[in-house]
Amino acid sequence: MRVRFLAVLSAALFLLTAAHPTRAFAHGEAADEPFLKDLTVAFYDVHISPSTIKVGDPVTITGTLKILETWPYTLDPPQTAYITPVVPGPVFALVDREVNGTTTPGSILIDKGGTYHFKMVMRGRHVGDWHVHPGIAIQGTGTLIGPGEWVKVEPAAEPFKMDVTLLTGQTVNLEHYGGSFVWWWSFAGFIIGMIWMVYWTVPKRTVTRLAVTTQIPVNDDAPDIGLITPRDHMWMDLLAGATIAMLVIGWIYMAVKFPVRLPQQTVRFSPEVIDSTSHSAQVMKAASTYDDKTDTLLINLTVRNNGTAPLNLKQYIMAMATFVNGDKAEQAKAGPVHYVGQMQVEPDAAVPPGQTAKLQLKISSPLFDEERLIPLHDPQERIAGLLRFADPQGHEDLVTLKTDLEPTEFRPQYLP
Ligand SMILES: [Cu+2]
Repeated sequence: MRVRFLAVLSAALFLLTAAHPTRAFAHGEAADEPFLKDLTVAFYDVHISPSTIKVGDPVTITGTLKILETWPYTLDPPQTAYITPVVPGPVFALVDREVNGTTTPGSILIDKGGTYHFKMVMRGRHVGDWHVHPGIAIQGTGTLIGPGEWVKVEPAAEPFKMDVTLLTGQTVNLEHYGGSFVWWWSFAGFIIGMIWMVYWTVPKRTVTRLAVTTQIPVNDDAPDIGLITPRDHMWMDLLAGATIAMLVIGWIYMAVKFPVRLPQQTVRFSPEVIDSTSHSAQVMKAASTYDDKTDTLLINLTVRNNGTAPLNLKQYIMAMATFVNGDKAEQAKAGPVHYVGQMQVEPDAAVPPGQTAKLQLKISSPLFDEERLIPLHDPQERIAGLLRFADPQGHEDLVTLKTDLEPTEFRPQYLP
């Protein structure tokens, strides 16, 4: 009875959720554990524009990411990485990428504490509404993504084309270049494989009588039960011969048709650091609490200004989110609107040079929950991000903040 009730209940729940298809918004980033987002990389100043294009037109993604010094010891140290647009499939074609001002065709070598300014240009290939993020794929860790924006790709008069000029001076359209040859050649290989598979599984008893065939040693044809006959050998020799012939024909064809070749290039380097590594602002002490009921993060900071100009706290950047101590215009400048929130700083005054000040940051945002940024039931209740200070001349100082987080849900007033 109970089982049936549960079955009916789960079926009803399934229908309920299936009948309300909402547009998939995120890229599964909410599924990543909070520590994987907070302690690893912070994205800021991300801009993705324009948000409406025609097929073939460019979209530019710019922004900055920092590999935080708080990189968790439970992950492999960050070493090889790849800054990339994160989009649903090959709906855009990447045509240019720069990291710290240098053209970056492939992976780069990164360091903890490194800041990387990126610019990527991609062209729309497929018509649709696509959610576009910048991301960084880190070997051993996976792809960590920044804030995203919807980009609408509308049909154009001409189909997508991607002309590139080769070193020989010849121009080819990468969208179709060699496409039908690759398709038919792979299909020929597939057919050989299919014949082999069907030959041994459909008319033969090799697979259907596994109980018998597994008893026979590996190199035994078992002629007494007629398992593998000389005729089978003949057909298999023919298939092997056809495979070798395909390889030989392929090599000859390549050598004749493409006499000028260059091995695929691997361009891997450490982008030059272009940011100052000395800081004026220094976090002396930090503690934080999170109230799950109101989605409110409170951070109590003791900050020292070791510089010569007064410093104002402008932003707190956490994973793909930016919280701004400022008006709507400043929020709009901070990045894709969905990933930007408001921060209150108390007292909202500059920290004078040579002085130490106590600040309280208060951030209430649905992003904490939506993007799963806060560790609520984790073995390490800890968050990290970037505090962005600015002096009156506009010089900025971004310092990493790491704080233990106390969840308030266990306080007596919240307990049942
Ligand atoms: Cu997305």
